[in-house]
This record gives sequence, structure tokens and C-alpha cells, in this order.
Amino acid sequence: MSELVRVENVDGVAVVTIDNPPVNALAASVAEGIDTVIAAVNRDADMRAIVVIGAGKTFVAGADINAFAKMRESKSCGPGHLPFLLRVEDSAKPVVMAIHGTALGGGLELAMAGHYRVAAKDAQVGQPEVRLGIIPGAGGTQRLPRLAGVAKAVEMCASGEPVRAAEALKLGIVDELIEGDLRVGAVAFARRVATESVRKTRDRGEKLGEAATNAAIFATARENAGKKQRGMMAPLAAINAVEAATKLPFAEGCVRERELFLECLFSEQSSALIHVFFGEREVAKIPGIPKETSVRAVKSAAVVGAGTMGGGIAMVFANAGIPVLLKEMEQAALDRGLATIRAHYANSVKRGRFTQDIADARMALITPTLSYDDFSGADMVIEAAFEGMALKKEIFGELDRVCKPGSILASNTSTLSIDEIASATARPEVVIGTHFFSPANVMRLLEVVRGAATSPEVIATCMQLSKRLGKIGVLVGNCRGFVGNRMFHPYRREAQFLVEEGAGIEAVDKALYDFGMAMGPLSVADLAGLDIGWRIRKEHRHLDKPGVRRPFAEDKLCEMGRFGQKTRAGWYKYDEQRRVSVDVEIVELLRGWSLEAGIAQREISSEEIVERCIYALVNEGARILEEGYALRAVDIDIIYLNGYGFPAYRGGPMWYADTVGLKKVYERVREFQARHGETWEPAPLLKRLAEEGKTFAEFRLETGQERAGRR
Ligand code: T1G
Repeated sequence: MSELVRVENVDGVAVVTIDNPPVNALAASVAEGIDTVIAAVNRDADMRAIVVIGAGKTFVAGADINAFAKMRESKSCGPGHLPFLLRVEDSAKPVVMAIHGTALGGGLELAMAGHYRVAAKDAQVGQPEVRLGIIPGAGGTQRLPRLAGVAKAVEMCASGEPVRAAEALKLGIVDELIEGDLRVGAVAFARRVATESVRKTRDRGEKLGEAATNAAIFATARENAGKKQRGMMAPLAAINAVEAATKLPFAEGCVRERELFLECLFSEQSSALIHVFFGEREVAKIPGIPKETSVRAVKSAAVVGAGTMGGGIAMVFANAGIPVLLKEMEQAALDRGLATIRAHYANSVKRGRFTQDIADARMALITPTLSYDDFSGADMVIEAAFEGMALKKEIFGELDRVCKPGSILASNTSTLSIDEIASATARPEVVIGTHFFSPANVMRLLEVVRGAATSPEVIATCMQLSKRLGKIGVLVGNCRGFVGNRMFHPYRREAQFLVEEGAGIEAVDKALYDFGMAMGPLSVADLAGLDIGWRIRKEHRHLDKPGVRRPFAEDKLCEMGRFGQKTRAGWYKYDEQRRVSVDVEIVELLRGWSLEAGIAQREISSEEIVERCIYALVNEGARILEEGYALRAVDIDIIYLNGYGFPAYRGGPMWYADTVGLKKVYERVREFQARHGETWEPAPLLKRLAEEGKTFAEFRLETGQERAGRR
């Protein structure tokens, strides 16, 4: 009997416990263990029924994702768990699956191969495989429609969204919710059904619907997938597999599912998305700051500035149940900030995201103030004021005066030096950057910026807090623009250069949009406001290298007062309803300015547009890595997926470059350097890895070189 699966006889009911921490992944050895036990119990006349339950915090959270990499290497992976699950289903004695925590992917497939499912009230069940770029591969797309109906099954398999136990009960996925001790409840349930003839999920067809209604369901599902999961292959494969369940007998449906599963598994999209899955967990691990590092309690917070960012950050804390002060200089500004927050909550209630009670409770956690005096009790303060060094230093000087010892002093600056801000206090060890992304209450990314003096305890506290706030915290070093914005600068530079060289404004945006970016770079600029970059460029003009080409287009637009959507004119023009259109006047003006600047106009392919913009990101990312401002290439990937709309199915800019091959990327960068000058000087790390045939994913900084990890 493997120690991963143990069995106990509870008055004639065999309780089979899966114990494969941390999430009871359905590794081959676990499946083997369950298989053996069920066969033995069926031979044991004293045993009347079987309960399968998970040890620890969850039922089975899926197949072992680590095994997929091996399958890809060996280019083979056998029938998977299908035959094993058929044997579970063929058990003559009823098998009751007892679900707590999550039953996801292979975990739900195992549960559905059982004859009954009972669940704890807070359990969740789902088929999240599409998030890994694959589809259920062990009968999930065939059994789920038989239990939950076609519409819900296709929605769950295509979106990957889990459902809560109460809804699973309504849908027929679960047979009973257990109050109190799940194990006790499941054994009692098993006793009740012990004498009933087992019902195999695969034999149930009553919910497989009619061809006509199903055709409409699948058409809508494909349309939704095309919109919400643009560019991803797995959701469409999942829809095809569920459709097969409605058209083919169970066994043939499983064969079709397996074909689609393998197509996805051996795709670049799947390896990219599995890279992202483990990457989102790896970024939480900071070399030199062990998991045991003590953290500070953050039971109360305060935010300086109730503008767009400040208001959004206050909502993030309130949404996490943390009381937060919100300070402004004047009452009018405070009222405006509070009104915006109220409007956000009202909008969420209107869209049914949560109830009015929840909105009221969250609003009640936000306390407006015009004075710093109330800050003395705050465990953490986040400054979100205007992006000017003098003002920030004045604020931090004030915070240093009023905040209690041990309070964490954070700045939401997106470009300014944390060390210089910290120099305005006598306690730089508690000063840190917490760079939220707009809208702060929506965007998942949080760049945690380490200053030269920031203590490991403060870093550990902020990294842990980011998870509590529903964010993905990524630790970065204190360089100009940190990681995200520093890389975004050359990306946006190339987008402007391409327009100046003759590419259409729409063509540039379309090329990147088709590549998978959530939005084209010029549309993003119009949304964010062209004036923000313009003001920063003017403030840093003294840093520009003489003789080095720099884009002029956006400066010209700003000189015309075209700041983007907020002025209903930027790269594009916008009507009252913010509908966008190309402004031919600007197109002509741009051509004139370019010719004046002696820039030859030429046809530019979308391939070149993508390469110029994405390789500019990659080249700057390589610099950031070798300078130690990012801990790993995956940290950069997670930043770009969660803060800049980079397509997850491409794994992030550094993973994408590895997929293309650094040799090819390097050669292309050299070509751009030859044509466009030193702005394209290859990063030494890119050159080295390309010549050594290595990847960014393999790259690890020599110990002591990290600036994000350690000063
Ligand atoms: N396989 C291997 N490792 C896993 C894993 C899995 N399925 N799930 C989690 N881990 C690791 C994770 O990397 C982390 O490791 C630790 O467990 C804790 O996870 C055949 C083909 C269950 C909701 O997609 O969504 O089944 O960082 O930090 O926040 O058709 O984990 O500590 O070293 O996320 O409490 C489908 C994936 C697989 C679910 C718990 N299943 N897991 O969240 O902990 S494909 C999934 C999750 C499949 C079948 C197909 C979450 C969770 P480390 P954690 P958490």
C-alpha cells in the first residue's frame, strides 16, 4: 500500500484517503494506489461501499502538472488516467467521492468517475485545464455534460472557471452538501447508498440535449472564446471535445478528447501557460529571504492622495477587509475621490459582482481625512500623490514625523527613486515601493520595489500582503522605471519610430493586437494620456544622449494639446461616446513632420512591426536581468502578463524570445542596430546567451549580483 493512499474500514465502509501534499495531485502513483485499494475492497465481502477523500486542505487539485514537461520531452504519454477511471466507475460497490477544498481537472474527473459525490459547503469544482493551454484529458469533457448538462459543461471546460459546491449541487455534479465533518457525513451517505445499484456517469445521457439546441450552445461558446480568450487554442479544443460528447458514444468521445488533449499538450501555448502557472508561484520566492522570515501584521493602512491611483489603492485594502484612511489636501479633492470610489462600488453592485451590503461594508472601511494626525496608528502607509520628487520627499518627511515605529512607508511612484524618497526619512529600512497599476482595484500586478536599505522583513511583509490584496507581487530593483515601465519605454519608442518611418497608426496597433497584446501601443498611450509621458520626457530631457535618434511624434501631438482620450484627440480622435477613428489630418501632419526630419517613408510589414516592438522589450529585459533589477526572467514575464497586457499564451516577453530562439532574436537586433543605430545595441546578456545557445529561463544571476534580491 503506497503511503500516498491509505484505506481504513469504518464499519464496512472503506475510507480511502489520498495524501499527496500539497494539493493531492493525481500523480501516477496516486492513481495506482487508489486502483489497488478499490480492487481489493471489491474482493472483500465485508466491505459494502467506498469513500474517497483527500487529506490536508483539498481533494485532488488535478493531474501532476510537473509530469507534463516530461511527457513533452518524451513526446509520448500513453492513455493517461482514462483506463484507471473506467475501473473506478466499474466498481461493483458504490464509490462516494468526498470533496473539500478543490476538485479540479483530473480531480473532478476522478470525482465524476465515482458513483456519487458529496461536498463540503465551501468546496469548489472545475476543469481549469485551458488555463494551462490544455483540455481535460481523462474523460472530463465526456462525463461533465452527462452530469451538468451541455451548456454548463462547455462553459466550465472552455472558461476554466470553477463553480462553488452549492451551484454544483444545483447542476447535478454533486449529490449532497455535507454540514460539519465531511468524512463522517460521507460515510453515512455511503451507508445509505450501499444497497443501491451503482449508476455510472458514462451511462447517463439524459442531459446530452438535442442537436439543434446544442448547435446554438456551441456556436455561442465559440464566439465567446473568440472574444474572451482571443488567440488561445485550448478553449476551442475544449468546445470541440464537449461537442463530441453529444455526438459520439462515450468511448469514442474519449478518443476524440484525447486527440484534442495531445494536440494542446504538445503546443507552444501549453508550455507557455504552464511556465506562467509555476512562474506565478515562483515570483513569490525571494532568494535570501526565506519563507520563515518574520512579517509584520498589517491590520490598518493609510493612503496619501485620493486621485485615480490613491482611490483605487484604498479600494484594494477595503476589498481585502483592511480599514484604510484616505487623505487629501482639500475637502473638494477628498469628496471627488470618495465619489469615484462610491461610483465604482455602485457599478459593481449593478453588474451583480457583489451585494449592496458588501459595497456598504467596504465603503465603511475607508475613512476620509485631511490630517496626518490620524496616521499614527497605521501599520502601513502608501503615498499616491503627484509624481514629483520634491512633493514626495515632503510627504515622507511628514510620515516620518507622525507614523509609529515599525509602520511601513510605501510609495506608489512609477518612475522615481525609492532611495531618494527614503532619504527624506530617518528610517529608510521601512521605505519600499509598491507600484500599483491603473485601475489599481482591477490590475493584478504589484511591483514591489526594493530600496538599498529596505529590510528583508518589510519586503517579506509586502510580498505576503500582495497575495492578501489579491495581487501578484513581483520584487524588483530600484532603477528608473523599475522593470515594467523601463521596458515599456523602448517598446513605445519603436511604435512611434515605425509610424515616423511610414507605418500606419492603425497598422502598428493592429500588428501588436494580432500578436496578442490586449491593446496596441498607440491606443494604450491615448488611454493612459500622452501628457504623462511628455511631462516625464521634458523633466528628463537632460539625460538624453546627444545625436541619438528619439521619437518626435507624441511630443508634437502634445504640443497641439492632443493628450489622448481625455482630450478626445491623440493618435486617434474620439467622439462623445469615445468611439475611436483615424484622424486623417494627423496622418498627413505626421508624414510631413517625418519628411521634414528626413525620414524616408517605406512599406513596413506587420512582422517587422511586431519584431521591432517586442524585441525592444526583450533587449531591455535582458539588460535588467544582467543588472540584477529583476530576479529571474520569469519575474519579467509575470510583470508583463499582469501589468501590460502581454498574451499569457506566449508566456511573457522573455519566454517568447526563448521560444523564437535567442540566436534569431539577437541576429534580428543586430540588423536593427545596423539600420536604426545604437538604440538597438544588443544587451550583453542577449549576445552571450545567443552565442552559448542558452535561454533566459536558464539564466541565473551570480550570487551577490542581485539588486532586486539583495543590494
Ligand atoms: N500539479 C503539481 N503541482 C501543483 C498542482 C498540480 N496540479 N497544483 C498546485 N501545485 C503546487 C504549486 O505549484 C505550489 O507549489 C503548491 O502546489 C501550492 O499551490 C488529467 C490534464 C489547487 C487552487 O490546473 O489552481 O488535471 O510553489 O500555491 O494558492 O485532465 O494550486 O509551493 O512549490 O497554488 O492554495 C488541472 C492547479 C491540472 C489546478 C491551490 N489542475 N492548482 O491554490 O496553492 S491538469 C489545475 C491550482 C489536469 C486532467 C488534466 C492551485 C490550487 P510550490 P498554490 P493555493
